[in-house]
Amino acid sequence: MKLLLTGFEPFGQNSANPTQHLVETLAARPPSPGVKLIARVLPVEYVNAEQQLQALIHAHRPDVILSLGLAESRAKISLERVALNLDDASLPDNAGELRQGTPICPEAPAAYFSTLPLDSLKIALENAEIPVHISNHAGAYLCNHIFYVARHEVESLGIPCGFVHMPQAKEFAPANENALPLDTLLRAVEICIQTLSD
Ligand code: PCA
Repeated sequence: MKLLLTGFEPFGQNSANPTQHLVETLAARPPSPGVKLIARVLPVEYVNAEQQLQALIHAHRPDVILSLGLAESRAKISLERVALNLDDASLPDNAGELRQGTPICPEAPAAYFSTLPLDSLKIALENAEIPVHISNHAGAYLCNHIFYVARHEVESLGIPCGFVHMPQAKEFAPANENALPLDTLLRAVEICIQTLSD
């Protein structure tokens, strides 16, 4: 199984992004012999991230796409169900671009559903006693943007594709009450990859 795994660089008030760390760790220590990982940390920039992601999909034709991002106010792993065709954030991206009320792809559907097996992922994480829920809103910033762009790109290719928001890591933000240990976040991603490869 060829799996495209993406994370993000730090942004806004977050001086570290655990998803960058997770992607780099897994790239250096592939999760299981049956999985070929294509790992990439994306910039928190609408144009640049979108172009990199499209290029990766077309260069590698992965069997599955799992994108990760940080949601620092959440206390659980959020398996995102819906990607909205909308950029709408109060925070500019890391290139200084502010998007508010902007459709991502004007001619495309208003939303796409995740095509990852969310129920199976949820059960697998629950079995490992990792806090998890299915979320119906990935926001309208870079994470939703990348989720939507990837889903749109693979709609005709039939590649399963989805997005998971992670809480902050305790090690990076000790004062954040919602944060989880990096080890737990890493185990969560490993379990997701294992479940997707089964
Ligand atoms: N989280 C942000 C963008 C990058 C990231 O890791 C988001 O939730 O949109």
